[in-house]
Amino acid sequence: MGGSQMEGQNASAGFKSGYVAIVGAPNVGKSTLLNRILREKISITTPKPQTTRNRILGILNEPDCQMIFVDTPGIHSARDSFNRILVETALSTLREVDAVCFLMDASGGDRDINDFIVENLRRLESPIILAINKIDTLQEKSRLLPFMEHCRGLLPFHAIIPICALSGDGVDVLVEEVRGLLPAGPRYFPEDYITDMPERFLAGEIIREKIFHLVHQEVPYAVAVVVEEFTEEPQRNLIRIQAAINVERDSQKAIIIGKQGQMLKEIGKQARKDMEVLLGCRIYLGLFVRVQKDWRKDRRTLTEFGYSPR
Ligand SMILES: Nc1nc2c(ncn2[C@@H]2O[C@H](COP(=O)(O)OP(=O)(O)OP(=O)(O)O)[C@@H](O)[C@H]2O)c(=O)[nH]1
Ligand SMILES: [Mg+2]
Repeated sequence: MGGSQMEGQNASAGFKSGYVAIVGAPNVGKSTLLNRILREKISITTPKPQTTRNRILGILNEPDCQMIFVDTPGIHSARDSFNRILVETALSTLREVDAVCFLMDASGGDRDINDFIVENLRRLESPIILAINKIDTLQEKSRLLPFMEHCRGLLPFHAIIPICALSGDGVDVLVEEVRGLLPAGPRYFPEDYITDMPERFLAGEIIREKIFHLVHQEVPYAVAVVVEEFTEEPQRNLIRIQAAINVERDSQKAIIIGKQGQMLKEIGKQARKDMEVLLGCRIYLGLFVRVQKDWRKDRRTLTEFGYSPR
């Protein structure tokens, strides 16, 4: 990644392009913002922190520019090696982009985490836009201006923009600011691409999202979904998907399956519905649960499941 290092095609006079990292603490609404900008759901969102685990590109194609937004895992004080990989995925993205969109919760969020992120941003040369998200949740609107004033003192931000990623308020303004920061450059991806992630990855993420929504407490954090079969049958307008839901323990397997298989059935039902919308065809979805003991502690399994900083 990185504008100057990549050789794209069709560089024409006046065309602009660039990579823009979306970073921030967990749960501030980074993935919601990415989906809102693209008007397409490519990154999963849940009410729980540490949902996103990979770097996910969202490509906004316009006649005169290509903006490549990079959704990242939430930055936090990681306590274990798995979470350190997630944080490193986000921090390493910062060094490879043309601009940064730093998201903060309008309520201020976790001060230590934001201080840590600011320290990492301070070393960058690329311009940084601060987006203050979830302004709809502010009880007293009068607190927004003093908060923006406080943020102004943190870093020399290119702009500070209050937004509501959920409703889209302010998001157009944010995109316009980003557009103004793009350097001259080529179209890195074909015009009909909206993400670099393969469909089988997106299918796995949809399953993971349903588990986050349906299964409570810590279990979703112990889940890694691997799509083991993804077969297109265009003449039948069908995609056949087989996915393994990996968990760390037998007790988690029992929770995912549920009484008489009800939970697994519901996960499958909801995931299939979303997949049909995203992929625009009928889906045959087969799910099974597998115990992969302590996979989060095992480097090899982490890489196998697609979790590594690079
Ligand atoms: N009220 C309100 N909720 C929002 C807004 N933006 C996002 N949310 C909610 O905040 C929660 C977290 O959103 P995500 O987009 O998953 O957050 P994230 O920053 O990607 O989280 P991680 O991937 O875990 O780092 C979800 O329940 C969203 O619906 C907003 O503008 N207003
Ligand atoms: Mg996310």
